[in-house]
Amino acid sequence: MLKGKTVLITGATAGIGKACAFKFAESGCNVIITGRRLDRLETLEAKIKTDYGVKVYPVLLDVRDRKAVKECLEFLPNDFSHIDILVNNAGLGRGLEPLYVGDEDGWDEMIDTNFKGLLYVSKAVSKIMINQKGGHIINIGSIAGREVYPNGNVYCATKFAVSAITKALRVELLSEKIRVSTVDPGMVETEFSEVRFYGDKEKAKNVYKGMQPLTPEDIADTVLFVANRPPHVNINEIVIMPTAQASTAHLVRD
Ligand code: NDP
Ligand code: 8X3
Repeated sequence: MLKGKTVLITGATAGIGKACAFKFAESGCNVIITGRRLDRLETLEAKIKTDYGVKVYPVLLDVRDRKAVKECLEFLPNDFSHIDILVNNAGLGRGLEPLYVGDEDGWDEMIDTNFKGLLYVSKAVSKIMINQKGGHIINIGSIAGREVYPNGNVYCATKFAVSAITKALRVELLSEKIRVSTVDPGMVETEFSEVRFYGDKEKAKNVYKGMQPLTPEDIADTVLFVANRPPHVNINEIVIMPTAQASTAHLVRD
């Protein structure tokens, strides 16, 4: 059912987005891959083309750049101008500390990427999907958008915002036959923690110490499941956690 569809993935240069790019390509989808790191986009493009023989359109795109998002989506090459599925994945955490000592630059980065970037991309892609009379928007939320945890403050707030926008889009796009879903993971081992701790690899590794986190492929499988339902089915939301995690506050380590 997915074969031949076009999928736009934001933040495809690492982690969950990259795994989604591979899985959709493996299913015969053509993919628009975006991110800020050109070398990674080029490597990914070459690998996907060689391994799966689908069409790939790499776009160097910072989702915080409102003008660039608009232009990129207004001037898509013909082969990619019909977008069947959008995976709003680009996102990051910055810092893990109480609000009263939080770094304002980190807050801006999270709000501008996780929330405002998702808004810009969703607006532009919604217009395309309305014109083509259908499509599917899949947001990567988080359990952090369902429950706050100590020191998660602004990151959690951005993911609560993603949850609100997912619900808003679902009602606003109902009459346009556009499906809107969210996949909300718990702990997934990616570059997320390294980015959150500004490159501190040791600190990042400790996050997953003594427990088995989810892999980016686990999330990509889930996203594909959501995308691959029959047209009359919309999965509103999926929460997925490692077996070793029951909530943001409940985790068992060996
Ligand atoms: P990674 O750090 O591995 O990947 C993040 C991706 O987002 C990269 O491809 C990065 O690309 C991209 N990105 C970051 N900022 C921007 C930007 N301004 N413009 C465009 N792309 C950007 O982390 P994950 O794969 O873990 O994160 C993906 C999503 O999953 C995020 O939304 C995150 O909040 C969410 N999530 C992660 C969980 C986890 O435990 N890892 C759990 C729940 C949700 P580049 O740097 O090249 O721009
Ligand atoms: C990112 C993972 O554990 O901070 O959403 O909620 S976590």
